[in-house]
Amino acid sequence: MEFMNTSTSLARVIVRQIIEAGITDVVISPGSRNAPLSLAFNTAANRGLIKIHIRIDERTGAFFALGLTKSTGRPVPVVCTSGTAVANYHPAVLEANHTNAPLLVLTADRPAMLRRTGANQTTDQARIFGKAVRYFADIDGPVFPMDLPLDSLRLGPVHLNLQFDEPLLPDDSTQWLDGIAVAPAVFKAPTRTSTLKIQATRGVLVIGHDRGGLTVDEVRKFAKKLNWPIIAEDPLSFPDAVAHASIFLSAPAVRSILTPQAVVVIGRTTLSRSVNTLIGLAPVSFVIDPRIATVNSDRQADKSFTQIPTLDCVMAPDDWIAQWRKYSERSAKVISGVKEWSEASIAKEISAVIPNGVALFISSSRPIRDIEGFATPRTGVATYANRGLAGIDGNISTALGIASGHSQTLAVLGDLSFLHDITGLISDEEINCRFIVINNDGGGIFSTLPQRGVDGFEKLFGTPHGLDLAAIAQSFGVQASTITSMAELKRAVIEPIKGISVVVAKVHTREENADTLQAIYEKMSSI
Ligand SMILES: Cc1ncc(C[n+]2csc(CCOP(=O)(O)OP(=O)(O)O)c2C)c(N)n1
Ligand SMILES: [Mg+2]
Repeated sequence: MEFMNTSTSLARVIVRQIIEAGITDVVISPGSRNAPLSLAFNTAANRGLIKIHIRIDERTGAFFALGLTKSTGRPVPVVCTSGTAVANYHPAVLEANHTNAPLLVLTADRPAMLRRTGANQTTDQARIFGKAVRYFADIDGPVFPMDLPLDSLRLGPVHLNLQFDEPLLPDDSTQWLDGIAVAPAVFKAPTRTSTLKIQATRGVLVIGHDRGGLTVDEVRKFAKKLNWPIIAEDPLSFPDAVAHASIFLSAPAVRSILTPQAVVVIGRTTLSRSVNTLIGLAPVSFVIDPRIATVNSDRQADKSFTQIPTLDCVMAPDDWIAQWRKYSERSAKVISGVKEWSEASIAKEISAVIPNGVALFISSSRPIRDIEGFATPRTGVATYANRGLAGIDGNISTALGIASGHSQTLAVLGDLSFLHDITGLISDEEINCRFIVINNDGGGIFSTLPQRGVDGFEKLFGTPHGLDLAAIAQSFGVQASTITSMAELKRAVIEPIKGISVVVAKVHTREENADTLQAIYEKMSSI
C-alpha cells in the first residue's frame, strides 16, 4: 500500500463518491490550493468517468454549471481555489438557491489554523454563502462521507469547504478508481400527494416562467384537468395558453371584466405587473411551488402546495373561456400591426420560427417579457431562463451550460446582459449555441419604467456603451455578424446551429421602443 497524503486522500474520496452518485460533469477553475481536487477529477476524466469543463473565471464557471444542471437535470460540482475565487461563485449560488438548483460548490481552503493570521489568500470561507445553501461543511482530514451533501442537493445548492494542507500533489496512482460502480442517485424531491378542492368556476391558472421547477409535462397534465384559461409566462411551453394575456391585461377595463373568482399560481410570476395585478384581484388564491419548502416559506396564499395536488373541481363555463379567447384574438390583431423591425416583432418572429428541438435560453429584462407578451403559444422548444433572481449576470455562461446538454441552442440576450458576462465566451468546447443579441445600446427596460425621463436618466439607467458587439465577439474568436432586418433574423434563427456564434440585432432606440409598447398598451383599453 502506497502512502497517500491527507489532501490527496480527501480529494479522491470525494471525487469517487461524486462519480458513484452518477454525476457526469464538473466545472473547474485554475488554482493551486484546489490541486488535489483538480488532479483527482482529471484522473477520473482520463478514465472516461467524468467530463471536465474549465473556466478561468469562477463567476462564469458557476453559471455554466448552473446551466448544465438545468439541461441535464443532474447536480454539477464547481471547483475553485481559496480567497476571492470563492466569492465569485456567489451570484450563481444565489440563483441556484432561488430555483432549488443542485449546484455542488467545492471550495479549496487553507487549514483552519491559518485563518485570521494574515496568511496569503486566506479568508473566512466557512458559511460564506449563508442561508443560500441547503448544507454546509468545513472539512479537514483524509475522508468525508458524501451521503448528506448529495442528499441535500435534491433541495438546492450545497457548499463544501475543503481544507487542504500541503503537500497538495498526489502520487500518480490511479488504483483508487478501480472497481468503481456508478449507481445514479435519484435527485428528486419526495412526493406527497394532497388534494386541491375548488368551488370556483371562473378561475385562471397562472404559470410562472420556471414553473417552480416542476416539469412542463406535469404542469400540462394538471392544466388539462383544471381546464381554466391559462396565463403562461412561458408561452412556448404551453400551446393552450391564452396568447398576449400580459398585454391585454394591462388595460384596467379588461382586467375588471376578466377578474377571476380564484387563481392557481404555479411557481412565481416575475414578468408583468398586469398579471400580478390580476392575481391580486382574485378573492381566492392557491399556490403550487416546491420553493415554499425551501426559500419562500412566507409566501401568501389561501392554500399552498409544494407538489402538484390532485384536483377536485368543477368545469369552467364555456362563456368564461370564450371571453379570454376574445381578448386574446383582438390583441393579436393589434400586435400583428406593430412595426416590423421592433423588439416586439423580433420576439414574436423568433418564437414563431425557432425550429422544433432547438432549446431556447432567454435573458432577463425586455427579451423574456417580449416573448411572454408577443409570442404565439406553441410547443417543441425547451425554454430556459434565470428567473430565480432575474440577474443580467452570467447569462452567456448559463446559456452555454444549457447548450452543453442540448444538440442545438438559441440564446436571446439584451446587449447589457451580453456585455456583463462577456468572459463567458472564453471556451474551447464543442458547444452548439447561437446568441441573438438585441442591441438597443443600453437598458431598454428602464424606458418602460417610471424613471423614464428623470434628470440623469441616460447616465444612471440607460447606460449606453456604443460598443460594436460583433467585433467584441470576434475578438474572442467567435463568429459574429450584425443584422438590421427581419429577413436576416429569420435566417439566423432557422439556420442549423454549429459551434458558438453571435448575431447582433441592431434595433431602434430604447425611447422609440418604449413608445411602441406604450401605444400597444393604450390600444388595449379599447379592444
Ligand atoms: C446583475 C444585475 N445587475 C443589475 C440588474 C438590473 N437590471 C435589470 S434589467 C437591466 C438592463 C438590461 O439591459 P439589456 O440586457 O440590454 O436588456 P434591455 O433592457 O435593453 O432589454 C438591468 C441593469 C440585474 N437584473 N441584474
Ligand atoms: Mg439593451
